[in-house]
Amino acid sequence: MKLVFAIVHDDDGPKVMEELNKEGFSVTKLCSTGGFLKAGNTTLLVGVDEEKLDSVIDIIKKGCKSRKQIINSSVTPGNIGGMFIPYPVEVVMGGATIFVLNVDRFEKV
Ligand code: 2BA
Repeated sequence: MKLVFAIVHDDDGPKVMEELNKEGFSVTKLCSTGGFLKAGNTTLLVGVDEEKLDSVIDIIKKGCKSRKQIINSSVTPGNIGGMFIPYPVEVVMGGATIFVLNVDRFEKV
């Protein structure tokens, strides 16, 4: 068995969960926060048999689009005396960041 951790945009989460459920996969949603943007995102946990792993990843891929986001950098340039001058930086987020872990044991009691 595998455990899929998928970090997705908040706007994509509900649709991806719906599609996973429709195909018979159980999913748990965690509210998470990206360390870089400090903005909310959604982490989905899906426990799945290895032979169905690709189906889960396909559903996540189809349901998540990448987005460009402009943020104000919070990095303080060292060469201006430590003053904070925000400047816009463009980052490309997602579609999804996916981790797949091996599950040693799975039980429902
Ligand atoms: P955040 O950490 O808020 O990152 C949002 C986006 O900012 C990232 O999109 C990436 O384009 C950019 N970014 C992140 N760290 C950066 C850095 N040190 N310098 C420059 N740009 C940076 P994604 O890569 O699509 O990641 C979306 C979210 O997925 C992340 O939100 C984070 O919550 C999670 N994530 C991504 N990679 C991860 C990893 N290796 N481990 C744990 N979580 C990860």
